[in-house]
Amino acid sequence: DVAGDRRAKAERMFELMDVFLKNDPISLEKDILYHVEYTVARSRFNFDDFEAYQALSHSVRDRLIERWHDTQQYFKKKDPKRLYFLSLEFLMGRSLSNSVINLGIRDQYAAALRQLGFEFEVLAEQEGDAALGNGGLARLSACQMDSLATLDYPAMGYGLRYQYGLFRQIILDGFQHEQPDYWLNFGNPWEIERVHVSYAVKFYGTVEEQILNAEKCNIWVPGETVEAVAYDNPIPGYGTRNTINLRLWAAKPSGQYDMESYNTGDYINAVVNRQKAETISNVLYPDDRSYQGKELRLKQQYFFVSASLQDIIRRFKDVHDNFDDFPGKVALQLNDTHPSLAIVELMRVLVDEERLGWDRAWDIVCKTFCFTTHTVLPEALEKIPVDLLGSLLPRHLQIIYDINFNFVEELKKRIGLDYSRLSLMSIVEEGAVKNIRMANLSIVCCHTINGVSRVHAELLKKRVFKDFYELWPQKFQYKTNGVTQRRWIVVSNPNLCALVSKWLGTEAWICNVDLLAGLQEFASNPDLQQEWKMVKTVNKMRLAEYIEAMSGVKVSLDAMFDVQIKRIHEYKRQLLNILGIIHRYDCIKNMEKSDKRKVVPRVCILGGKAAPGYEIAKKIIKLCHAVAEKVNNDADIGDLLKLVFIPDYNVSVAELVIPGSDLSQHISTAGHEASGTGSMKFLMNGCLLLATADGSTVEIIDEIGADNMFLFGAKMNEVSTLRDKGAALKVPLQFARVVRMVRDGYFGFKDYFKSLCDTVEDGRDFYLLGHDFSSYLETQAAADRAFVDQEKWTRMSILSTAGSGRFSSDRTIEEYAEKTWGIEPCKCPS
Ligand code: F58
Repeated sequence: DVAGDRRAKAERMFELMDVFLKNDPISLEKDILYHVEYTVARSRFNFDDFEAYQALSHSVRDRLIERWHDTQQYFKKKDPKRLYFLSLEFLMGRSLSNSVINLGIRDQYAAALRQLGFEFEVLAEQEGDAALGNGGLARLSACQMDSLATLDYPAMGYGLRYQYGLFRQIILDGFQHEQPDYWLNFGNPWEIERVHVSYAVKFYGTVEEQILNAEKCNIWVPGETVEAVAYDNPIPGYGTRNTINLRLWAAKPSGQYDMESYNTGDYINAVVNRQKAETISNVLYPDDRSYQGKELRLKQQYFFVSASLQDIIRRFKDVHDNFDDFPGKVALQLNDTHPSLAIVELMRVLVDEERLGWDRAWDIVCKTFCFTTHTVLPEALEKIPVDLLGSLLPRHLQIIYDINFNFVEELKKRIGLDYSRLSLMSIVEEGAVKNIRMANLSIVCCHTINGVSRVHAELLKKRVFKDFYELWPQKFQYKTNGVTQRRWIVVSNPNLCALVSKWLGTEAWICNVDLLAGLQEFASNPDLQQEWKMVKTVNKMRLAEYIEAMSGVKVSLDAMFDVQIKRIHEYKRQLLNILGIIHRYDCIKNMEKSDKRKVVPRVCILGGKAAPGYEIAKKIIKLCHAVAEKVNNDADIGDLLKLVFIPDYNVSVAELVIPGSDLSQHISTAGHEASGTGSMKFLMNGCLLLATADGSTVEIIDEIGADNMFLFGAKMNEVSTLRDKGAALKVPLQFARVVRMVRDGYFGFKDYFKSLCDTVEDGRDFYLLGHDFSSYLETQAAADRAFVDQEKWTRMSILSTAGSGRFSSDRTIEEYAEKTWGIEPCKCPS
């Protein structure tokens, strides 16, 4: 009989597979050699570090796949409500160390490698970064995937598999140059190509009116088809068998041939044209500042959205036949507005293809989507030109108009004929160029709109989306961002990890980071302080070696390592930092010899990429190099001050720099940083923060107390009044003096720096560098004084780590699960 047959087959397979792969060092050693020989195809008697890394990662990958199959199988069996996290950007960084740590087999692998004559740490350095994103938003997605897996949530991420990640930053003569990041050149063992999971995505064409079942309807007749192929990236949870999926789409030419061009004999051109399809997923847009209405970007967005929704709907239909059950089984999270065409696409599928009728479809869509915004800057809000959308996706434009018509009618009933308000809230922006406002679309269609910190939510309610808040206050929530302590302590700071576990007497904090608060009671304990300082020194040594290798500058370990690493932006005020450094330099230069002995030595470290078209940001990078050139080569200064710019800042550089820093700067003009997440990584690693009361810093103050950090600058509610003063705003003499030094060519490149100086003088100082300068310098001086008192400093450092519990992405994800997504853990049995 059939059932008996199947059972016998299954039993045989079970025997053949010997259940699971073994994780003892001997088995791992054999396994690595197997992959050297058969996967990497090198001789097992002769292979180098890179080949060993490849074999090692394939061995780890096998173990990931095993758990990942089981997890998917289990989710399928239980059929819980699932979360689908849609994001155009994921900054995953490296995978090897994170994977073996989450799988709990790092030590076994290290032992196996030692037997083979290799060192785990050395091989881990062979891996390149997966940099499929720009900055904070993209790294946040990566941290959240780690938490979703660790907390056993039935979740899946969707994104794009860019061939070129974020550009590599090359510095030549102090100027930034961009080079392509062709990261797949050496293969990517962390992904699994799914040639059979592919969907046709259509573009262009026309909309035709047809009569179907005596009903008039609009049908899209597309003009171009591209194939989306899935690449799956297993994301292992820590201390659980659960391993979730990050599915990234790559564009391939469609299998459907354009008979016309093949028949006309133009074979070569036909092939070349088909090949153009692949360009859709070729390259990540590197601008993290403003939205650019480019056709290719819009194509990327729709390509990604259409493929993901086809996949999600297929999975739903495998088990369910009534779309009214959809919101009970599917939560769709929009990571900013970039994937917001998903709203329109789901409407189109439900209305045009599933024929549910508008009202029923609308009800389902509104119950399914939620949206998180990551900005306060109006220029970052996406607007798609109507002409562009109409030509690429004609049917979608119609649907948006219909959604907007219904919305505006409802709005009129609520607020009357207040035309100025109606036009501000409309999804369609009228004007010389007509645009679709993607944020308005998202707010209208989503059941929940989340901000990324408490003050961000306040700004959304009071400023950015004020009118919408008044209309639908219940839709607005916030979830303060968090980062994963697995990557940011366990992977990147193993010494601190061991020390914390020793003093807490448990490793449980790795999954329950609130337990770090237990360190508070030991903050003044001399033994802990001693060991704490030791860990910091070792990390500083590692960083100092790296700095010397990258820039040739030798730095003293006794100096305070003062770090600012993040994307270069005027609002993040790297320029304030550099002007502060010039001031420090100027002071030391003019000092009596006897006073120099009192100076607290500093190593100022900056790193970050400027968007390729962002001229002012690029000038800030050049200024940093020009100042460094002068300061670092000045015999009067010596070890009292050094300035280094770390090139090509990325996730792995952060993993090295953060554990080795004493002080870190988060100094955006108040009211501009939606949250900021770098600060949380520094906090966890016991680095003190020098910061403005902006974004999530406000909540960090609540947790660790203002006494344990260095705060300065105009408050959020003062900024607009100060700005209004324009040229009448008082600026300290010291500020005028340092800007003058730059203007006068003290650091060379006089003409080049002119426009940069202009941005902060003569009433144009939009980000208030001049106004905040004195309080910045005072706070820096306070940091110097604290550093001299090493006992006090170390206590503040321990209290920083101890107070970082709230800033774990585990907490953020639990809040989302409960308050926004309505999902529950689904733990795969081990
Ligand atoms: C960042 N946004 C915020 N956007 O600036 C930061 O405050 C916050 O902590 C972080 O998100 C996480 O919530 C951000 O990184 C981008 O990179 C966009 C990429 C696409 C174009 C527009 C900016």
